[in-house]
Amino acid sequence: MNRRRQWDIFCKVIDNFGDIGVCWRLSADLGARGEQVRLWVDDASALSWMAPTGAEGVEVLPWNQSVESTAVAALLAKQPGDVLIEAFGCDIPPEFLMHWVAQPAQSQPVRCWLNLEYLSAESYVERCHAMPSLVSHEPAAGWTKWFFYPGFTSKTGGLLREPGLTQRKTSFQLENEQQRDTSRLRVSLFCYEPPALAALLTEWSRHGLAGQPVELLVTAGRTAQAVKAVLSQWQADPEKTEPELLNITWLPWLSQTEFDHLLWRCDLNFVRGEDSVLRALWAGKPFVWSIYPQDDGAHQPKLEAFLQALDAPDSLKAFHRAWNTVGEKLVAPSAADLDDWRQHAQAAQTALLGQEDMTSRLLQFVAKNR
Ligand code: TRH
Repeated sequence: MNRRRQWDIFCKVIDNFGDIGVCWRLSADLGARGEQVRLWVDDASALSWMAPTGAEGVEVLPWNQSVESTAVAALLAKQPGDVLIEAFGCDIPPEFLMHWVAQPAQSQPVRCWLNLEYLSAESYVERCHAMPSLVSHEPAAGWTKWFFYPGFTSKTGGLLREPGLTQRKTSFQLENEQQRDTSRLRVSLFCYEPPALAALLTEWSRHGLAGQPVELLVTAGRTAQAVKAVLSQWQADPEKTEPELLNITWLPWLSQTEFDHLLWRCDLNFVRGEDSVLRALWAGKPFVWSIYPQDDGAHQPKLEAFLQALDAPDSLKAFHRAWNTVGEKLVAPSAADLDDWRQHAQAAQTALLGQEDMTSRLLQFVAKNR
């Protein structure tokens, strides 16, 4: 394949997996569309399970001392960079910038530097998307850095969605439908330490979900630890549970592709952070979002804006508030609520599928702005 532009994407892993998760997804999507990507990341360890087979057109490079050495000059001389992405304000090392801006102009039909921001449905996103910022300090003084905000409307950078996703999901579901055990509701769990986790597990272990037993698929890491902490409390008080109503399976770390399959197989998905919530949306199944908690409480208006933008039914809004807020009482969904959530998830998915995806918007943006 004759690859088009060379992208350099910088990613710093702060905590959890959202930064690398989004950067990987974007890199793989660009690679599949014929672009060439160098993904510079300070901690690539999660990619060993998230993306064990790599992706066409994507090279993962360590963001360490080597980024600051002359090796970068040699790399850029061999394959000059056209688009530079600073993911989530991660501050590209000045040594890299120095070489990047110094590349010969004639080798760059399009050269564009963007800061990719976190996803939000808040109103500032439309205002701030595609804003230029003139860089005043060396080594890139005089350059323009553009702010690119993913979002839920046509006036934003859109939502990551690789081509062919819906078709892949439909064939997967058709193939797996027959093996389905319909006597239980299958629920996936990917979360932090939600305040209402113990209450929810207790509720399911006593009454099931919407009158049916629950098969709970618990993802690895922090989620499994949170569930185990609840179960260890139960051991001290074994009267509380009816094991036949709540059956738990502990999952290993899954690749992003397998994680999608999990969401496609379940009747209800609990997700967290900004990448998995999108995948839950594209799954078209009812979902509950653990928003990434911020010390200053900024996650609360962000959650409200999200529920508003998706026009969530009242019972789903209330459930989200209880799932994300200490002290809010959790009301378990009835069968009718779950039906509403199902219809809502499908309608939200259909509405958003009608919009152009983020990578397409990004490609148009870099072709226009330099
Ligand atoms: O891991 P997260 O909580 O990431 C968070 C948030 O994005 C948050 O907003 C950000 O500020 C913080 O990181 C630094 O949740 P998120 O965003 O859903 O990312 C998880 C990724 O892990 C996603 O790409 C799905 C992937 N994943 C797998 O591939 N396999 C698995 O088994 C699991 C559990 C997750």
